This record gives sequence, structure tokens and C-alpha cells, in this order.
Amino acid sequence: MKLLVTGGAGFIGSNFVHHVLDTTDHSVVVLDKLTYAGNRASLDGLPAERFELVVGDIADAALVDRLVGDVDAVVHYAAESHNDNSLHDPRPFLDTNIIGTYTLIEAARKHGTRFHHISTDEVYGDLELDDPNRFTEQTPYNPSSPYSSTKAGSDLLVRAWVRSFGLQATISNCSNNYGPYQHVEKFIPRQITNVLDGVRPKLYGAGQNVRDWIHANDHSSAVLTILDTGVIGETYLIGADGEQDNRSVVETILELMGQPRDAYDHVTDRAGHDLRYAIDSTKLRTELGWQPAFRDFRTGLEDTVAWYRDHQDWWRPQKAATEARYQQQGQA
Ligand code: NAD
Ligand code: TDX
Repeated sequence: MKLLVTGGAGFIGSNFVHHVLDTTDHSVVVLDKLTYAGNRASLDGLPAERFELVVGDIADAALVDRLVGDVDAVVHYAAESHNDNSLHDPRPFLDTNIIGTYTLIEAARKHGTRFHHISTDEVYGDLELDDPNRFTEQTPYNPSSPYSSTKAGSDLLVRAWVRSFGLQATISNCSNNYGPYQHVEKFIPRQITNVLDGVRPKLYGAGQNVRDWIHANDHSSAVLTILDTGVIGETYLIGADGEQDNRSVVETILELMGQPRDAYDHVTDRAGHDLRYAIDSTKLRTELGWQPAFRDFRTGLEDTVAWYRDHQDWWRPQKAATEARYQQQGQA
């Protein structure tokens, strides 16, 4: 198979491209605009005969039409992905997440191309800390931020294109990913690279917010499973039973890095900050037989700390500008 992977120079997209080239015979064309979040270096060392990077915008209809017409399937990761940025400047989120997705599904419909849409559990809003229920495929949409509302909008576009136009699409909504190649603006890499720089980690508010962590490799294996055996028109939730509150994550990072567990600062909370996400991935596990490989969060985090310690050339060019942005926003 030849795959078009949008956003393949970003965090999860690049992990997926490495996973596909390592574990299958597929070839991959990446379409990526190389925004501040995209990094060519995340795709270094891939086999040239099976891999190509096209730098361009998913909202460029002529380019998208040409690329979609030349592949067997599209896996759509490209997005503006950071909640904090969406609170300060929502417009790029509408352009990429809504118009970009629209542009891709129009091309996929025209060419009859298989389409897999990558989305997030944030479309479901948040849960109380003591809610015994987790998100399922039946949970009503209730997004909180400009980011999550544009992701919800893009999911609904894909669903409508399936029903009205017979688009050959599946959708997955995954929980918070961690692992290599994640931009230093995000929670876990921000704290690891702060500690490496001798700066105290920054916890929003009291840090009681819960995220359901999954290793990016497990997200990739789940997407490949859905691409191979998922039922057209269906949505699958992806999660690995990894709930942790933010305070515990910061304390574990500090401990793994040889620092006192309380050596962090509380900073201004995020506006509208979702309290808790939690995924019930029973459907994916029972209907498609998927299982996560990374079951121990602490070990996965230890590997991630080691990766950032060993790849300073990869993240250092972004660090100062990212922290300057947090400084402006009062979260430094
Ligand atoms: P990221 O910000 O690291 O990467 C996004 C990539 O998309 C970048 O390479 C960027 O250059 C590219 N891009 C942005 N706008 C583009 C455009 N208009 N045209 C072409 N390329 C463009 O994001 P990520 O964390 O890797 O997330 C990837 C996808 O996974 C997103 O759709 C996101 O909603 C979803 N997701 C992320 C998480 C998570 O924990 N990070 C969890 C669930 C779902
Ligand atoms: O410095 C920080 N301190 C802090 O306490 C940062 C950057 C974040 N946080 C908190 C906010 C969240 O509760 O940590 C948690 C995780 O924050 P992010 O890494 O920004 O992730 P989140 O907002 O949960 O969204 C992520 O998971 C779902 C991705 O960025 C989204 O793209 C994905 O859809």
C-alpha cells in the first residue's frame, strides 16, 4: 500500500511513519506544512525508496487533489494541536482543522480513496474526578476549547461525508500521547527539558487534572489495526488505561531525573481547563483485537526522559521561543 500521511513531521505523525516503515511493506508520502510544530529532523534516516516528504498545506486543494489521487489510503494527522495556542489565536485552528480536513475529504471522495481521520478524546469534554464512567463511542460531543471544538467539527464533517457521499472513512479518538518527537510546548517534554535546563517544572493550577496517557507507539499500532481491519463508517476510541493526575506526572519526572519530588512551581491555570479525560477502548480491543504494548507508564516515562536527554539537538532550537511564548501568556 502507498499511504499519504498528513502532519507526518509532527509528533504523532512522525512516530506513525517510523512505525509503518519499520513494521510493514507500505510506502509513505508525508504532506506537512512544517509549521512551528513540524520538524524535518523527526523524519531523518528513513528509506528513500519508500518515503517522500512533500512540504505543503492540507488546505491547498490542487496539491491535495494530486496527492490523494496517487495513493491507496490517507491517514490524516495534520492539525493545529495545542490548546494553549488555541486560546490565544484560534484562527489557524479553523483554517487547518476545519478547512484542511474539508479539503482532504473532498479529494478522497472524488478519488474514492480510503481515509482515516485522527482525532482526540477532547471532543467529549471532561469528566468529574470521581465519575465511574469513561468516554465511549456513544458519549455526546461537548468540546471546551477552540482546539477541541475544531477537532469535533472535523470529526462531524467526516461522519457527514461518510453518510451523504459514501466516503470510505474511519475515525479514531485517542487520549494523551507521550514519547519521542513531542514538541517542547506540551506538558511532559516541557517539564523534562526544563529540568535538563535547570528550570523548575510548571504545573497549571493545583495539578489535579487527570490525563489518560498512551505511548505514541501504541497509538500507531492501533491506527494500523483500524486501517487494516476497521469497519468503514465506524469510530474507535484508542486508550491504554493510563490515567494520572498532572501533579503525579511532574513528581515522577523529578524523581526519575534525580530531583526532589516537590521542586516545581504552580503557575496560572489554563482558561476552561478540562478536569479529566478517560477512555474506554473496549470496542477496539474486542472487535479488532488490538492491545497496547506499553503498560507501565513509569517505564515509558523513563524512556522518554532518556530520549530528550539524548536528543538535545532535536529540541533545543524550539525551547527558547516556546518558553518566551509561555512567559507572555503568564505561564512561565
Ligand atoms: P503536532 O502539533 O505535533 O503536529 C502537527 C503536524 O501537522 C505538524 O508537523 C505541522 O507542521 C502539521 N500541520 C499543521 N498545519 C498544517 C497544514 N495546514 N497543512 C499541513 N500540515 C500541517 O500534533 P500531534 O500532537 O502530533 O497531533 C497529531 C494529530 O493527533 C492531531 O490531529 C491531533 O488532534 C491528534 N491527537 C493528538 C493527541 C496528543 O496527545 N498529542 C492525542 C489525540 C489526538
Ligand atoms: O506547562 C504545562 N503545565 C501543565 O500543568 C503544560 C504545557 C500543561 N499542563 C497541563 C495541562 C493539561 O492538564 O498538563 C496537561 C497536559 O497538557 P498538554 O500537553 O497541553 O495536553 P492537553 O491539553 O491535555 O492536550 C493533548 O492531548 C490531547 C494534546 O496537546 C492534544 O493535541 C490532544 O488532542
